[in-house]
Amino acid sequence: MASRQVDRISVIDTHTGGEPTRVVVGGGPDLGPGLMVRRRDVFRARFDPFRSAVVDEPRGSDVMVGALVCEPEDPSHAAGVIFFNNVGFLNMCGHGTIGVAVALVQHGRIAPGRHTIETPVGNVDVTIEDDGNTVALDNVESRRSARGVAIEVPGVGRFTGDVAWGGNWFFLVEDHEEELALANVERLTEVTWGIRRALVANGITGDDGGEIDHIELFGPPSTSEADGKSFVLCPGKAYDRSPCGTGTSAKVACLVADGKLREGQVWRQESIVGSVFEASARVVDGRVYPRIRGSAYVNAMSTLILDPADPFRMGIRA
Ligand code: PYC
Repeated sequence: MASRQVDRISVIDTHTGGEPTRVVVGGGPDLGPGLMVRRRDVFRARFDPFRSAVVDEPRGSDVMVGALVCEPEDPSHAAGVIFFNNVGFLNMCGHGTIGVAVALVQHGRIAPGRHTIETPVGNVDVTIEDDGNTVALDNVESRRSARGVAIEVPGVGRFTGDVAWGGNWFFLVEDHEEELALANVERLTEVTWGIRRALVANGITGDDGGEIDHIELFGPPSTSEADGKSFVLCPGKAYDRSPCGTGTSAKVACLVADGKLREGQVWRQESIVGSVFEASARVVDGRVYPRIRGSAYVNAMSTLILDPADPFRMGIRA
């Protein structure tokens, strides 16, 4: 067989509380210098097929979150990162940042300890424990922008929820009658997708006009190890297997705003698959900075092959 030139992408696959992150450590596009938000614009405009090649089928799946590791703008920082998924780009990703930190340790690029990572919505800090798997993420400022917003979902019902920012925009619903169980994910997906569409139809957005593309249902925990359980619908209609780092940050902002969580007090958020993040808040001049602690594990270190003869080398794109 004649050999032909193929492109190769080096990745480290991790999961954080069951939610996968494919961390691209080599073979990624050159996005040039600058802030991650600007480099994300370049990625979106010029390299969207690369996004699809990494996370979409046949190499990936709707659940997969990709993380492109970049040279940081500030050389004293550990890395820059741009997160993406089956439908586009994320602002920030909490489970993904924990996955990136663990991948960079396993790749020998950083040691356990405290590091700064640049993201499109600002710098975050990670403190990686000596086990190389447990990471505390000090997230960007999180806030509730609207409380008790009522929404009618045609054919499903009426819900009341809060709009909050935790690095992405969330609609957080406690007022529902769904049972948060893995056996119900189809129904939970239908309800949360209906809520998302109703938010769009009613022009309800984040306070900067940002689309609310993550929906969370909350309920009682199924274990004494947690304070609450959640189902989180992601932008591309997959549900988060982890408790969602940015979603838990949005929850923390709401709990602090309601006087239900004091600075430094721990809130343990259980995911729909039973994984748990420990969350707490630092409050500076009235601003809430969540800390999310969880564990990630490496599943694979591999090379993606993009063969020019393969009709689906750039993924199956919607
Ligand atoms: O952990 O922040 C998160 C996240 C966002 C989307 C999927 N996971």
